Amino acid sequence: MPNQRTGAQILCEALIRENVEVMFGIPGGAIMPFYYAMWEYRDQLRHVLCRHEQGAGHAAEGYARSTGKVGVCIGTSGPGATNLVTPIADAMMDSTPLVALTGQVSSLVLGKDAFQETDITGITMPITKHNYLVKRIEDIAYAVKEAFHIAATGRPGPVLVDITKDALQAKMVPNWEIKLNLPGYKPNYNGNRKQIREAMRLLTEAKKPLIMSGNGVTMAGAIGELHELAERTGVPVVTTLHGIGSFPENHPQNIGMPGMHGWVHVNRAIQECDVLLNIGGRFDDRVTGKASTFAPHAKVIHVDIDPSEIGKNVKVAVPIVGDARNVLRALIEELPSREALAELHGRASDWLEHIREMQDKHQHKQQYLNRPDTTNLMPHDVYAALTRFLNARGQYRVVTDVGQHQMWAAQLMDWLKPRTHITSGGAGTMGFAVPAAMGVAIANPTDTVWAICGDGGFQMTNQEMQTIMQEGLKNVKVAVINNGYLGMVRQWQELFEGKRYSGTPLSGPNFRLLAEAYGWKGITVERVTDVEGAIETANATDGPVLIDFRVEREVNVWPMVPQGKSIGEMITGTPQA
Ligand SMILES: Cc1ncc(C[n+]2csc(CCOP(=O)(O)OP(=O)(O)O)c2C)c(N)n1
Repeated sequence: MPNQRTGAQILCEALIRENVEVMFGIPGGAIMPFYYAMWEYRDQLRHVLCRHEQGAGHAAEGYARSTGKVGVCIGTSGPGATNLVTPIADAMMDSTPLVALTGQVSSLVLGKDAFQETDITGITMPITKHNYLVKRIEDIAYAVKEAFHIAATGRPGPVLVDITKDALQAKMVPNWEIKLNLPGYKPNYNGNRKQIREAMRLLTEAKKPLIMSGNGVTMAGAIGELHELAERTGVPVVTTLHGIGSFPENHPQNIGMPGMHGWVHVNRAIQECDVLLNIGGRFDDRVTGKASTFAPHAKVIHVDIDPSEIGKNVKVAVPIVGDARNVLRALIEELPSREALAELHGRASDWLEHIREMQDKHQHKQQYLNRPDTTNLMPHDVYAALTRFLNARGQYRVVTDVGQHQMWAAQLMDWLKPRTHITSGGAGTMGFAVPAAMGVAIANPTDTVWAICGDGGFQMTNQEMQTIMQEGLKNVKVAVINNGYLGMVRQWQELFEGKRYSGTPLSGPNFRLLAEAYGWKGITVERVTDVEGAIETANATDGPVLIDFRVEREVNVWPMVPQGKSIGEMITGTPQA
C-alpha cells in the first residue's frame, strides 16, 4: 500500500509537524525502529547523540529554557528511560516544557520482566505533567500532539511518551486529522477582574508595597508589562532566582534577590512590606525560609497560572489565577486615577529610599567585589571579571550548576535580560550545567554560552564535552570554580556541624588536560592577575574552552538563612577579602 507508514515514521512526521528542530538522545533496542526511521528524516530532524541520557534531558531543558520552545529528549526502554528521570524531575520543578520519548518493550511481553523493561510511566507519574504508554500505532500521532500541547500550555512542564516497539514497527496509513479532546484540561489565562481590582486597590493603598517577579513573568513573555506596572507605580521589585533577568538589575527599582542567599536588605524589605504582589513565583522554601514567618505584615497577592500553587506555601489575601502577561495587562488597565497614582509613587519612593539605606548598611555585591588586590584567587574575582567582560560584549547566556558557585553567580553578576541566566533551581541538580549549556548553544548559535560549574557537579556530566565537540559547538565556554570540595555542603558542615567535613573534600583530574583530551582548549588559572586574560583568551578562541579557576578553598556564600529559620534571621558573615 503506497501511503503506509511505520509507527516510527509517523512519530518522525508528528515531530516535524510540531516544528521540532533538534532532539537529544541515545538509541537502544526498544527505540531502534525510531532511529531507523529518523535516518530518512535527517534533513528535517537534527539528532544530537549524547553520552548519557541525563545529559540528553538537560540539553533539551537548556534548549527549552533559553527559547521558550519545547525541548525533546529520547531514551530507550529500561535504563535509557530511567536515566531520563532526573532531567524530567528537574523540568517539573522548574516548569520547563519538555517532551521525553522512550521506547518500551513489545506489547506482547509487557509486564513479563522482558529484557530492559521498566514501568517508566509508573516511575514518572509524580514528576510529569502527564504521561502516556502507547501500545497501538493508531495512537502515536494523537499522543504526540497532545503531549506537545500539554507540555507548552498552562504551566509548562515535562510530558513522557513511552511507545512499545511493536507500535513503532507496525504499519498504517496515517491520519493527520487530529482534534484534541481534553475536557479536563483548561488552563485559565485570564485572571478574575474582581480580584485584579482588589489587588490594585491594595497596592494603591499600600505604604510599603513590593513586587516579586518569578519565572512565570519570563515564561509568559511579560517583561514589558512588568516594566510598565513597576514604573507607573514606582513599587520596588525583587527578582527570585528564576525571576532573574525578568526585570533588569540596573533598573533603579530592582532591589535584588530574596531568600536563603538573598541580600539582607531584600529579606528585611519583605519582612517589613505591607503588600506583596508575587507574579509567577511559587513561594519556594528557598525564597520564604520558614513559611509561617514570611512577610508577616503583608497582604499577599499571588498571580499564578497554576491554581494549585496559590495558598500552598503562603497565606494569600488575593488569589489571581492567570497568565502573568494577561494579568499584568489587566492590572495596568486598573491603575488608579492620576492623583492616587502620584500618591502611591511618593510613598513607594520613600520606601525605596529606606530599602536603599538598609542596603548601604549591609552586605551587598560591592562589598564582595571591591576588595584589595591580593594574589590568592577568590571566587569573587572570577565573577567580577566575567561580569565586566560579558557586560561589555553583550551577546551571552550563562548556565550555572548547583552549589556555592551558583549562588555567587546569581548574587554577583549583573543580570539584565530574560533567559540569559539558566539554572536548576527547584530540583537543584548537580551536573545540569554542561549538558544544559550544550542545548542553549544549539538554540542560540550567535551567543557565547558560559557554563559555570563547581568541581563536584562538573565531574557528574562532563562527558557531554565530547558531544559538544562532535557537534562542532564553538560557542561553549566552561568555567570551573574549583575549590576541591563539595563546597556548599562543606559550608553547612562548617557552620552547623563543627567543621566535620564528612564526604566533602573532593579531588579531580587535571581539568585542563581533561579538556585537551576532549579536543577543547584548557586553561588553568591560579592567580588573580591571570583571570581577565584567561576570559579574553576563551572568548577569542574559535572553539570550546574550559577554564579551571583554582580558587581559595574555604569561602562561604553570605548572607545565609539557616534551614528552617525565618528570612529575617540571616547569618551575615563577613566578606572574606
Ligand atoms: C545530583 C546531586 N547530588 C547531590 C546534591 C547535593 N549538593 C548540593 S550542592 C553540593 C555541592 C556542590 O559542590 P560543587 O559542585 O563542587 O560546587 P560548589 O558548591 O563547590 O560551588 C551538593 C553535593 C545535589 N544538589 N545534586
